[in-house]
Amino acid sequence: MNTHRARFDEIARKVDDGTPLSFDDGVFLYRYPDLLALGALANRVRERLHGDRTYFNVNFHINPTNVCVADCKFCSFARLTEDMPQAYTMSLDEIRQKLLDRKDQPVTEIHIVNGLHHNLPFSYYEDCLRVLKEIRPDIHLKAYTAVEIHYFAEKFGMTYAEVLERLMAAGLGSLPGGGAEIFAERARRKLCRGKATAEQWLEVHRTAHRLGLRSNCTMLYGTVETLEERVDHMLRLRALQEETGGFQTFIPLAYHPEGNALGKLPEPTGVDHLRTYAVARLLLHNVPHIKAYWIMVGVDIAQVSQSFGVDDLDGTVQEEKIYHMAGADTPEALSRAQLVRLIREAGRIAVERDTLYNVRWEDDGGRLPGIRVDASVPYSHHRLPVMP
Ligand code: V47
Repeated sequence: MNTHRARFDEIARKVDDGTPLSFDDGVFLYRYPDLLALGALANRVRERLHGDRTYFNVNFHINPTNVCVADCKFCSFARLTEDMPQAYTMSLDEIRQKLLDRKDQPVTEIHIVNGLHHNLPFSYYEDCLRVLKEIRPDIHLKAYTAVEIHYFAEKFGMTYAEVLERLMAAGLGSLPGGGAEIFAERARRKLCRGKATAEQWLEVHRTAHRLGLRSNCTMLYGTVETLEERVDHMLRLRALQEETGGFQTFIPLAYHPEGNALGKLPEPTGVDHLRTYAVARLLLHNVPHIKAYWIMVGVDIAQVSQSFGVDDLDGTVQEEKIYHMAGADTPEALSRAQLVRLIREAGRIAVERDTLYNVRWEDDGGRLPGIRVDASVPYSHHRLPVMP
């Protein structure tokens, strides 16, 4: 334990000096038994970067189609063909309607992700963006993962830059971080053989950053990967960030086991979530934000994670499908009031941001404009009522 402690203290000194941590440091931290010491170290970095602020936004999700040619073993959302049960593809009118239904809500972002559909034309993906921008030109469209961009490039005979430029002309604002899974070839072969490789995923983001887009990055954990492969994944993201500076947020994504071909692996535990957030905060010194996606880890862990390196809780979300089809029992939406309460009670200052982290509203402990922050609003209970 004493040699362990000495090694931990040595890493802590590196963190305080701003020296990037090594692969071995990352693996050591993942295995370090004192969870609270690890959390406190990550919290130091979090507070150095963001003080007491915890960010959230007001967003919702649209998944225009779940028809997908990829065969990702962990995925419960995709259906191989149109005629399979629960397969769907939305018309442009249906997509338009999703936004019209929310025209009185202060939504600033729509998160759009699809399956890899075998025969929709490229114009469908451009039109999905256009119809939304026609209704709300100011709304930010965070759309299409690097895996989709790679698929479009191959299918429609374009370079990554050509795909991205056409989508930008149609209203694309940034890329979400999905599809990264785990970069290690060994794990990728078992999880998602045949979809974009690690190098292709990274190259799409490199191209996006060169074109001036911001993007997020993710890591799927709790499947077949080793701790070493998680650390390797984070370091590959850090290396690209060193080159481009275009990543805004890293989002660890915890595996949900229902309704997919990978099946009943034990779900990652609360301690694993907190360790992963803390190690990510410490290894990814050059990525500004670490996000706890409450949809996946639940509101309780999301709340505690604010002391383990996390400074962002994503958003109101609404209509999430990817995790709920995989058995997530979290609510499908939180109101702004509920998010503010989660943050306040963790002793942090809630900051409503837009997608690019411009501040829209900062909690001064008073009333949220137009919305009551009511202590009787339940938040730590699964299946929350959706509030306005
Ligand atoms: O790439 C799919 C993961 C991702 C399962 O950029 C699963 O702001 C666990 O990327 N269990 C999509 N994970 C979600 C995503 C995301 C979410 C929130 C915010 C942002 C952002 C991005 O979900 C997929 C895959 O890694 N996933 N199925 C499952 N059964």
